[in-house]
Amino acid sequence: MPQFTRTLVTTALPYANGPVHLGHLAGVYLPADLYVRYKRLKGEDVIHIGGSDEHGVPITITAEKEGISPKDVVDRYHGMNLEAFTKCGISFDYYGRTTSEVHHQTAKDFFLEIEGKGIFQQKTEKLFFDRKANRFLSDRYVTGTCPICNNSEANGDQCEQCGTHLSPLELINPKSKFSDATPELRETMHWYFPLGSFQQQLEDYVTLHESDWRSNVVNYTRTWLKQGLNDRAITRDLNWGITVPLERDEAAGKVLYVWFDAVLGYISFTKEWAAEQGDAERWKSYWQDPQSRLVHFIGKDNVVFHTLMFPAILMAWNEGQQSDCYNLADNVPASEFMNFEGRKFSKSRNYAVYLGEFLEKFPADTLRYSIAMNYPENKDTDFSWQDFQNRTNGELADTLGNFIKRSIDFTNARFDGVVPCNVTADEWNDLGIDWHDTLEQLDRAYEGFHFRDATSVGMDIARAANRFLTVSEPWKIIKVDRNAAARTMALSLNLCHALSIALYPVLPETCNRIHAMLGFDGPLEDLIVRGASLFADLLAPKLQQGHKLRENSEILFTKIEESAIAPELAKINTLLAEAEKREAGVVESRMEFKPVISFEDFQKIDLRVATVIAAEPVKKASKLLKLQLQVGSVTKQVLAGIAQHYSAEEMVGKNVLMVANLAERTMRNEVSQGMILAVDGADGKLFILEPSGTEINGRAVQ
Ligand code: B3M
Ligand code: ZN
Repeated sequence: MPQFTRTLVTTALPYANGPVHLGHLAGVYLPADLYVRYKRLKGEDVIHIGGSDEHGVPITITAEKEGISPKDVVDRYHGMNLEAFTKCGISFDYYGRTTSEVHHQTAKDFFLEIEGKGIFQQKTEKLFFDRKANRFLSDRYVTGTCPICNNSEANGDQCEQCGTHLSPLELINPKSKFSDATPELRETMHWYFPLGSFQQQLEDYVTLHESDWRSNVVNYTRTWLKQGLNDRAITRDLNWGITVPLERDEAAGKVLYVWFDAVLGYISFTKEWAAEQGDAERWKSYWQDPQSRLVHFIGKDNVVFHTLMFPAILMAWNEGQQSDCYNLADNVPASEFMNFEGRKFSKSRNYAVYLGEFLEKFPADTLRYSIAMNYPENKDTDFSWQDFQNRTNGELADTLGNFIKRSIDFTNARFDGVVPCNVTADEWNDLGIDWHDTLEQLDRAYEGFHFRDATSVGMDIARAANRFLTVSEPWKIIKVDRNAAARTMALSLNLCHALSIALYPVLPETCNRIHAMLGFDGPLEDLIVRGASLFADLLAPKLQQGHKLRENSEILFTKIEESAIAPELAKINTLLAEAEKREAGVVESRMEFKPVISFEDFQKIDLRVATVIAAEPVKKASKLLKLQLQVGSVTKQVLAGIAQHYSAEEMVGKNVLMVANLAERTMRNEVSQGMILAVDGADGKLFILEPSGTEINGRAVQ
């Protein structure tokens, strides 16, 4: 394991087409902030780089929906998200924008370097083109009927109803989202990144890190590697984005694919940060010095972009380079999802609680704490109002807040607001807290990205401290033994100080308030010294006899009343009811009959009984089974969307009803020569229709 002297932390760049919600905070930004704050207190050299992803189709779609320009969209949401993050205490060293000049230049430099090495391929393909709107339609601009579940509103990249990933060419009756025109296929040329050429290098890279990456990260990545990596188009026909930096006709109207440019944003923003620091070259030490460690915080849906695509782009740059090579990520702590009141956050379904709105009602630290305790490290977790209220009232207010206030108030009232005596090392170690062990636990938790554990260690100190003060009863003891009460208070105040350090990454604002109440001038961050860990302060009592506290204390956490939660619960219920109504509407719409067809039309359908003689799953299509159907002496191959209801093994030998004269279609590079009939049952289960008889296709039916 190499020894690193500095760490560069990046967080996924949220699309600037909407406000960030609590799911984003839980998966990416809060964990990254806990990590960098921990490292800063440890005296390490660490920077946190983030920013807005301002290109790509998600932005242009929002602009078109709202009838404003893409620039207006990104200006609005970049500002809004940065403000919400700041209010939440997410301490970016730099929060950039991919529309910046530096970023455009960086992305162009990368394109040109890789193009210059002859690594890209140029390929001509047929894509949908809307003649009325005079533009090519990227995946999300085409809708049509899903070939798997018949949903008439499937998108070109995915059907929301059955979840299948699609390509626009697979849609039945494709339509443009711009006009009702049926799009036509037109040839267009694009630059492709040959990810497959980097397969071996990428496998070696993943193998090197396998033992310290999270299993979800390794699994997603390995699944892709196993399937074999394909060429990826890295340009698009779009009028919003970074233009392809070539003065050739074929480059006209083309922009870099948003994912190609977005990951490079991490580099551009580090450059902008360095310039802001007055040392324009400083970014290089974070990216190109092998002693620097690169860590990407992301959500699970962005894994392969960070474990395969971005590393491959950097490998392409590094190829043949003697110096100034880029480091690849040392770790990619991808989170699972945090749900809200038992449901997945969904921007498109309007089921979300937005960070900015939340912070208008409740303090950032209470949210940070609850989310840290619900951090979706290995599995999806749930955030509920009830849990938020319980943790705020029980753990933050009753345990932590109460202990701090009692310690400070009693010292102010009975010991003139000064630490009444020195605490010996023995007394400090007899508190029932093993400080060495606590420090080790904290370090293991933070360095291993176990943020729930890290937060619990801090709260356990608060519990022990609260118990100590309650059991010691200085308010009673003082009447008979002032010295004993003084020792209790000196210990308690030192515990207050220890808590202000141990819980700082999670509760930065609160810990600063404790720091101020303990009589320190200036923010806690002023104590940070490169190379010295503030956590070492926990090993011995820090506050000496005579140390003066601030005169007035404050209440750190206000309890959340039922009346504050009730309207939020009511709102959730409304959102849920709306979502249910919409889902019911989908079912309802399925009950609407299609237009009448003539008997002649019906007669055109050639329905046959067929026997499944072989069946197997289809790569990259979790819903599809590839069936070989015997109809008389003919064998036909059919791709059926039944894999989630029937296994390949149980299909073999079954008799099914099939439409035998359906036009051939190709899905996932496989031909489908018909369709088998199935019906929806209860609970979303699908049933294939199995005809019975004594002998079908030459086989006896049991
Ligand atoms: N904007 C996708 C997302 O927000 C994308 C992340 C870019 S990270 C370089 O989920
Ligand atoms: Zn579908």
